[in-house]
Amino acid sequence: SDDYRSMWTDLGLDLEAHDALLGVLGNAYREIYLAQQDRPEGMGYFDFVMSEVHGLRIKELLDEKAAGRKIVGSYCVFVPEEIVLAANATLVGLCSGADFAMEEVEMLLPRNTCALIKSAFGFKIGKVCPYLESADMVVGENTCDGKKKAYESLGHMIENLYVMDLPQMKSDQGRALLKAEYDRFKAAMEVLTGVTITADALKEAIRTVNAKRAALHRLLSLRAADPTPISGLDALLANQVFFYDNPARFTASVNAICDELEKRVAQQQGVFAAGTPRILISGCPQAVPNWKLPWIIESAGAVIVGEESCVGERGTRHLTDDTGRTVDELMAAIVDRYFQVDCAIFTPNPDRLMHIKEMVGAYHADGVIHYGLQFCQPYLMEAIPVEKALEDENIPCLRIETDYGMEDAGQLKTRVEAFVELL
Ligand code: BJ8
Repeated sequence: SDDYRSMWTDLGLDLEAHDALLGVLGNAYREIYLAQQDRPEGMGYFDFVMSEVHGLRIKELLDEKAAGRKIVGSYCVFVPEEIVLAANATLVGLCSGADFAMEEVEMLLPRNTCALIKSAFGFKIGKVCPYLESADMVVGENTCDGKKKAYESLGHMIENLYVMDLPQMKSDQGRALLKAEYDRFKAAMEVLTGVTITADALKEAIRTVNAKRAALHRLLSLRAADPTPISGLDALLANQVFFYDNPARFTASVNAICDELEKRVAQQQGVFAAGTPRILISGCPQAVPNWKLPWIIESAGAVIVGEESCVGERGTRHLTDDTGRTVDELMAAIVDRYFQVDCAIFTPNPDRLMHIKEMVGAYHADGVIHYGLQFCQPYLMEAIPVEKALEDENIPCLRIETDYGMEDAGQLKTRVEAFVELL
């Protein structure tokens, strides 16, 4: 609409480039999502969210800003939404799931940088992300070397970039670093918003985020059924929308879908026939609109039953204890909760392998497809021992290394089909 166009212009977006991006996004959504058979009706909510992803949701954020609320953008699940909400601000995930302005990006970053990082730069340089342009503060984090160094360059393009340091080992010193960094972040949020974070506000924020996670847990656990009541593509979408929807509305909408899915499970109604080979995806995050690999897998006669990913269970599986009574106790609970996230930037990282095996069992997966983004050292390196450990337990594993381009789609499809045949 014209309203949206003037909103995008005011945000400083490049309208022509933005039209091109929305065109590609809309086509991909139609071809990949709307073309699916027997989708749960509740997915209509996510279809609406996606059709308004740069429209209504941005308008809501701008209305919040007009009312004095701050918007904080993040690229990693280590940025605690609880602290942001407790300071009366809103957290949005900044999606980095599509290539954009690659020629300009490659003047600033080496070619052998992962697609996720390049995409974050492309959306900024191309002026096509209204979330990024709405943010009053953008939080970067020292995770992999690629991101850590990229934020130095991104800092020249983004006005209020805050960088959070993160530990690399699950040691006492590592925990102390995370605690110090979360305390520093809390203080930075208080400065940004002018709000002093109280125990009551923290408690309420913890409950809001836990409710969002619990709704997702409910949805994910229903995928253990055979036939599974929801496709992997649709479940991934719920995991993706988790990062930028209004928290309370997201929770209510996911719970409504779960009511429907429970009926489906009771009636043994699924999106794929019972007995369809079941795949667990494990590895790098899949941000909107990176639907390439799940699309290939679910067009190859298999169904995805779980995501061991930050856009998935690695990001949401733990709840934060809300029983503390003081700010210090609640902050300690937040540190405890996030310190369990088993990102491959940690060394060693045995919990991740345990979680993969646990998920294989819980969702009755027949095999694991390890998804590694090209040039992502943490996950590509970890993939090799993970594959070996799984195969030692007779869990078939296929290691995929890819990017956001479609050039390798045919070759990937052949490999995935051959793998599915074996299951
Ligand atoms: S907690 S997974 S969201 S860092 S794909 S940029 S690792 S080279 S994204 Fe992540 Fe936080 Fe960890 Fe999760 Fe680097 Fe790899 Fe690129 Fe990556």
